[in-house]
Amino acid sequence: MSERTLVLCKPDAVRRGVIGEILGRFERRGFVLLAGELRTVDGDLADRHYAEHLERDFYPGLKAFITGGPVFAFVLEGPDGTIAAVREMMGKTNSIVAAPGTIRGDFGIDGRENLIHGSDGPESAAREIALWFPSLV
Ligand code: 3AN
Repeated sequence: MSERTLVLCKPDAVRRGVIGEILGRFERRGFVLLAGELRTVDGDLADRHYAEHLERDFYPGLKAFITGGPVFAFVLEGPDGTIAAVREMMGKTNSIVAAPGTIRGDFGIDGRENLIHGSDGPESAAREIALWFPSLV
């Protein structure tokens, strides 16, 4: 059995020039890169991607951030457990409390500008891959 997940290097990661280091961690671990693209997110894509956060008080700031510069979106594939393994490699949402050794724990200190997004389960992975890379579905 295999699993796929959607990952975004957010605008802070692109701006800081660490896409290669982030993608390299996943490649070294052994995940297979199925698709990848540098993309500027418009308001509509932001709202659809973050559908479950639309009503949250932090969403306006998150939307401004995610639409504020290009993101690098990619799809990884690996065995069952890939979605959770990628989340573990990302670290906790707030980079300042993310463990050293995780991407957020090694590259950042911010709660919003936290470098990376990864699908949080099989349903969101399927929804997000269809949204970002419909040709893979
Ligand atoms: P994760 O990215 O770890 O799955 P989510 O899905 O809960 O976390 O949050 C989505 C994004 O919203 C985060 N990556 C972060 O940029 C932003 N965010 C989440 N919680 C907060 C918060 N309390 N304050 C500011 N931004 C937040």
